[in-house]
Amino acid sequence: MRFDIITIFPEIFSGVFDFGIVRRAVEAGLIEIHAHDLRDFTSDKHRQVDDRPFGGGAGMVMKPEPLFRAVESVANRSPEASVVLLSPQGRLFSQRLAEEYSRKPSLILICGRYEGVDERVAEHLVSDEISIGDYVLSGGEIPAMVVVDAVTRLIPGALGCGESAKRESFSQGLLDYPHYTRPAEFRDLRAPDVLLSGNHAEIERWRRRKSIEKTLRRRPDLLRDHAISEAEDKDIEKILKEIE
Ligand code: 9D3
Repeated sequence: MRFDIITIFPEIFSGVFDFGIVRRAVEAGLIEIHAHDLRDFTSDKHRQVDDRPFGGGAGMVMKPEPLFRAVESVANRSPEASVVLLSPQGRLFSQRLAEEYSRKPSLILICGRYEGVDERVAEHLVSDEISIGDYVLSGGEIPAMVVVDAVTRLIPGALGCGESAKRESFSQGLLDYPHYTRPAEFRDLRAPDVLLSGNHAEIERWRRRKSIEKTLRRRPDLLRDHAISEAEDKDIEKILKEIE
């Protein structure tokens, strides 16, 4: 899979992909990441990528020509690529979308800056407009890193045995259960006895219950979309009574 990132700050990406799972995926030839300087696709002396908004108002808008030229140039290599604009106006990025992207041969990621891009880019150049959440960032570069990271770990072969994607898909839709490691007692704080018992059926039940409990408390919105068995349904009723 190939990622092409279009940005006015290509240097921001040097180093960030040099660690962990993403680095291994690059080294294994599973992915390629290329950051392109938007200014290389300008044709004026000042290499201008932004201009004042029609209709007036504060801030600057990213000009359409450099973005069209950059995408057209990059897409020459990857005609089947999806073109993704990172913008606060986008649909919310999700694990489901990451899975969809992981099945594509190529993604072109456009990082917005300033007040945003000329709407003709959003309407006619881009196949998908994506936000990573409801908070204000300074541009689309960090969101592009988020997309590359989330998508890369879903590419077959990107995760080692210790990081199995199976476990992740298993618990999908629920928050993770609490983890403990040695020592069993740390400054008077004990790890739960059940985890030291060696009773694997009981450990599974405990983890499932803790997952549901944590999800109920912190992210009840996730449970509404989660397929729940009859036994779990009973558990949930019980946990709900206990926590209120
Ligand atoms: C005053 C209106 N603001 C829009 C909500 C202006 C504005 C804020 C931040 C315009 C651009 C930006 C830069 N942010 C992004 O480009 C961005 C972003 C984000 O800020 N939050 C979450 N996801 C994303 S993806 C791209």
